[in-house]
Amino acid sequence: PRQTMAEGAVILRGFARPFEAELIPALRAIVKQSPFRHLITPGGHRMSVAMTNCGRLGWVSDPTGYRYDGIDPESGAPWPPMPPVLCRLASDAAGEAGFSGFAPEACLINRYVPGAKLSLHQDKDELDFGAPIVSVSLGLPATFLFGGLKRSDTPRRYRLEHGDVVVWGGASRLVYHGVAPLADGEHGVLGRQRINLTFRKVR
Ligand code: MD3
Ligand code: FE
Repeated sequence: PRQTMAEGAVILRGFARPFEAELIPALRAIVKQSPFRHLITPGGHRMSVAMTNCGRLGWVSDPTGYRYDGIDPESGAPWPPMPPVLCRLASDAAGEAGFSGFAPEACLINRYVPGAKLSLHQDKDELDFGAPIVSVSLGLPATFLFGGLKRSDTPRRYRLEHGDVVVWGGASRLVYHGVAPLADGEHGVLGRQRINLTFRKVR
């Protein structure tokens, strides 16, 4: 079941399901080493989404700006390495969408609890816009907002559920996007939360 959102943006419904049994314990181990935290934006706002990372580079925000960094600023140590199952999932999904040989350097892990949201934004802290971004949704369903190249373009809404994977490349790489406030609910495996993994090549 493959659905095209826009040129270069493909939803692979349920693609992560076969990886789930290995994926969830791997995530628990990452979060033990580098726990979820609420970052502060350069504008001084505390994000409602909690974040952590694994892989050689992690995305961080603080009052000085956004950047990718090899060190977790909370622990002072490198981010946990990317478990092979995560790397395989991301590269298999990218291949399915036509991007073979995707080797992610960074995996940002976002946690949404009911009410948490991600305002409309563009992802442009990466230097390599030729590489796709792979995102994996787990836990409670979310409404993903998919806009255009201008912030003022009215976004379309897509429901993303547990196990859905989206591959973003080419023309859709710089579109404005976000996540509507998470509706309350209970997920059989993950409870009252949504976890989103975003795999990227940074440099
Ligand atoms: C479209 N995360 O971490 S994943 C982000 O569900 C982010 O947590 C959302 O936006 C989440 O930056 C959405 C889907 C996604 C990720 C990156 C994109 C969509 C994208 C980059 C360009 C266009
Ligand atoms: Fe984003």
